Amino acid sequence: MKRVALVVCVLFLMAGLVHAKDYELTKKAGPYTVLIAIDKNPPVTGPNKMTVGIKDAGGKDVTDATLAVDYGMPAMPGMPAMNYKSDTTLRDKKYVTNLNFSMSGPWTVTVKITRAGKTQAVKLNVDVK
Ligand SMILES: [Cu+2]
Repeated sequence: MKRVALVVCVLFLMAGLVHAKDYELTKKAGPYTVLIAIDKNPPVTGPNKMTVGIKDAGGKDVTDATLAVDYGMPAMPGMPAMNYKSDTTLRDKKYVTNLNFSMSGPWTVTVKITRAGKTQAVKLNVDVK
């Protein structure tokens, strides 16, 4: 019995770790449900891989959109506002990009989704460590 309890305990622990691994967020943008994941939680100074999955109103993967990612930090004492752009690559029905945060602190990330001539934007606030 003790061994079973231990195994269950370890399984829960592993599930917890897997769950806590990625920074994940789901947002609505027009007719789309956008699932954003960053491979580091919290995101860190330096490169972070971001994955964006888009589903249409019917729950189907959207793979024919063009994504533009803007990210930046507002001006702060001794530092002008910083703004960066990043392109995405479609991989496995998801849009993948790299966010290179140059310093820790509050960043905003905007994902612009253009499809059939219309653009929807999703904005998130990220606290970079
Ligand atoms: Cu700054």
